[in-house]
Amino acid sequence: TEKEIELYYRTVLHVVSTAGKVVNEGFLGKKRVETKAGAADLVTEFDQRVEEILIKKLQEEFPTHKFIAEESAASGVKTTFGDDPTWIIDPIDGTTNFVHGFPFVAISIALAIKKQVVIGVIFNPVLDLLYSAVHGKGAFKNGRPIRCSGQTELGLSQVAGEYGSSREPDVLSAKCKNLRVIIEKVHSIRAIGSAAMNLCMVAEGSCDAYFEYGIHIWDYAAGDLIAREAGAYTCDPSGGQLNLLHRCILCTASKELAGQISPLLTHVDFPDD
Ligand code: LIP
Repeated sequence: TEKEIELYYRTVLHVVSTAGKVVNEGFLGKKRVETKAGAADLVTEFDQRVEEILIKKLQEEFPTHKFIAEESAASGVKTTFGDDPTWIIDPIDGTTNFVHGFPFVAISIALAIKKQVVIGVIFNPVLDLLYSAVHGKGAFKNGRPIRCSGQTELGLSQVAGEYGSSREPDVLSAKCKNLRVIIEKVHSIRAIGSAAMNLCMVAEGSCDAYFEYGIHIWDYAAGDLIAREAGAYTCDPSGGQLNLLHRCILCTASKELAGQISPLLTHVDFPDD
């Protein structure tokens, strides 16, 4: 019910603000950096600590709810996305930025009920930016409503795209080719290193589009809702319906723009989450 969603929303806002303090502590201090799937896929003790805090606090409040979270998945917990209320958590989206002191890092949390995301919260505690949305209620940045640019012309667009952490030659070639083919047609390309922050950039109108292959459900579940609530359009980069388990997204300030970008892309397949 609406009352329950309000309670979930208030609770998660409180929980991210607490966890944000731990992110900030780690951002400024020394941290232990380890690798996961490859030499450029990084994790720190702060990713794990922040995730533990988030899950613990949400579990205390909502003991029947389920969780999908990046570091739990990395340690072998299988991703099961069912109908139960499920919190989808990336404790630090932009871990490479976090390691290098580049301030685009964010806690990303979505709540899905019956597989539909109803709450999205993205908090960058370093820059003190809180993006949030509840389904049907609009998107907000630090409490103020935001709207996407509405841009319909690719030639007038600023587009965000990423290289990601895979160093697999075929994957890298396709990603470089995609950015190469887009740059030719647009004002500029930006790569700020966080899927969640990229989606917020489209939501607030500072980028007109964002696409990426190889990301995970916790990277884009919250940002997808925030962007849509800000008037943006999201889909599978191949043009079909967005699938949160499908490891990719195209998010644009208008449906027209998606129609111009999608045919230009070389599609890269990753195994579903
Ligand atoms: C990151 C994504 C980013 C992508 C990186 C990485 P993480 O998430 O947000 O868009 O390019 O490879 O997946 O691992 O920092 O949570």
